[in-house]
Amino acid sequence: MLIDTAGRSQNDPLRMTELRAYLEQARPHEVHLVLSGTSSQQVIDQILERYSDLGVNRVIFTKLDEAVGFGVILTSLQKAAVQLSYLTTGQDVPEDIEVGRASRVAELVLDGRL
Ligand SMILES: Nc1nc2c(ncn2[C@@H]2O[C@H](COP(=O)(O)OP(=O)(O)OP(=O)(O)O)[C@@H](O)[C@H]2O)c(=O)[nH]1
Ligand SMILES: [Mg+2]
Repeated sequence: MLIDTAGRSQNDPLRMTELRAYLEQARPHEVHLVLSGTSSQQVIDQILERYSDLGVNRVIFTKLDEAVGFGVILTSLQKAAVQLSYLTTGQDVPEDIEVGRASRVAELVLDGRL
């Protein structure tokens, strides 16, 4: 079963507390945090830090088609103890979602394009 929660700002402590309480009750097997591949490393670091006690164990990077580079994916995975689950590369469903493979991340970082 997939539960899609509403997006929550890492700067909104009340909503983060609500989400934490919700996840404690739902006790999901996996918690996938959706991050935009267009965000700066600084923003992503802050999101990962503030979401770290919510049991996040997977990340999805979206909007790679709008990103300028892909280094944030690699850096974020190195810094946080999370696994990459999916990548998205556009607005077409389901064509633009793919499993987040290490080889694909390596290609993206080295080539600098999709
Ligand atoms: N270009 C592009 N647009 C994307 C991608 N992924 C999502 N979007 C667009 O981003 C917008 C927001 O997507 P949603 O799926 O509503 O995002 P969400 O995280 O569920 O948002 P909330 O539930 O409001 O927190 C939509 O217009 C999507 O089409 C992507 O990989 N590339
Ligand atoms: Mg949504």
